Amino acid sequence: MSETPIGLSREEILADFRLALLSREIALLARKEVLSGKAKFGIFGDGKEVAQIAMARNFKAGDWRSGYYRDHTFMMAAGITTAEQFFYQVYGHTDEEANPGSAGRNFNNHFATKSINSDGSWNNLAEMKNSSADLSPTAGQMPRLIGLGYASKLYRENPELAAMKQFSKKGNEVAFGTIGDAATAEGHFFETMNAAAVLQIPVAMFVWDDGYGISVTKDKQIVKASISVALEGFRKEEDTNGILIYKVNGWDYPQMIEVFAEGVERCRREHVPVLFHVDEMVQPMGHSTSGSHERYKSRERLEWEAMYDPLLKMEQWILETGLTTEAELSAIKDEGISEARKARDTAWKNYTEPIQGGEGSTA
Ligand SMILES: Cc1ncc(C[n+]2csc(CCOP(=O)(O)OP(=O)(O)O)c2C)c(N)n1
Ligand SMILES: [Mg+2]
Repeated sequence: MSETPIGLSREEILADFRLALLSREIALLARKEVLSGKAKFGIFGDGKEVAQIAMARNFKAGDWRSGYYRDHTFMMAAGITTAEQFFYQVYGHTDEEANPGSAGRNFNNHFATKSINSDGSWNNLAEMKNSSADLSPTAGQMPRLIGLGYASKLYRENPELAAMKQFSKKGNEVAFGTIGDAATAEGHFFETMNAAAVLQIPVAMFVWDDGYGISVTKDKQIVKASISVALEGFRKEEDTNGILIYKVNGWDYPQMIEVFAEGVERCRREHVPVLFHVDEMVQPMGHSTSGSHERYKSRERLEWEAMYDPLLKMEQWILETGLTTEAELSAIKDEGISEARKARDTAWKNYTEPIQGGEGSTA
């Protein structure tokens, strides 16, 4: 029996908090790396940590992600990338082992897992957690979700595919998508959601709604300023096709744990697509290292973002539930800070040593 109100153990919840802190800390450090000239550009998932940890709790072996540049916490929670590898991306390290997503050929926070080994053989995709390669054009990740979700349907329904066990376990795999609020205004998003709704395929779509597409507010891009309201007509009813629609707040850990588990489970079992509109998200450092959100967000908005920071909200919730003490949380924070610094320092050393004439130098 679980010891907490949300079906997770105390240790699991504290591990989630620890990861959220580490993830934030590496993003804060990475911005400094860019602004001090050690890296060229940075775009991070700060403000999206808690939602992505709750999402990753439902991401199983065999599943696929097709997402965008805010997902580093998800990738860490899924065990696909590490804090050290996060920095190799920031530095643009061209070593394929150190930087397996793109070996420095994409900008940072672009991920991919390898489906094919160097000898040309297939990996066992049904036993690993998979990510298709991120694209820089916004919404470019969307159409691919149809192929990934449709594959599950074919593996479930076509007996001739049953023997290909390295790709699927009877079509039980879910294709997880992520996208920002502004990019949902694009045709790729609407066409994908429509096709998924018609085909009835297991696509779990997460919209990270932080209210902005760079400096443009969502009321200028999305009808009624809400993608879940806009898609009401897509909602599945009894005896119709369509999608399940859930709306949650990106700072509400217990709510997301419960809702994502329910929605993804139905998506996997029934092959019904699901939209999670994750609203009220924040960007503590703004859009990217190339701008300052203080220049276009009102003081009220910035104050609201500070109050609704998911790390702060999660900390408050943990203390309210009596799971731990302030002293223990403070120790977890200290650990996060030192682990982040260590990851940065190790990555910088390994990245620069060969260039500067150390071991394995090309100089
Ligand atoms: C097709 C295309 N148009 C424009 C851009 C430039 N661009 C990069 S991110 C972005 C805003 C995206 O906002 P949103 O979808 O809300 O995601 P967020 O960054 O807020 O998480 C824009 C316009 C791009 N990368 N691709
Ligand atoms: Mg946005």
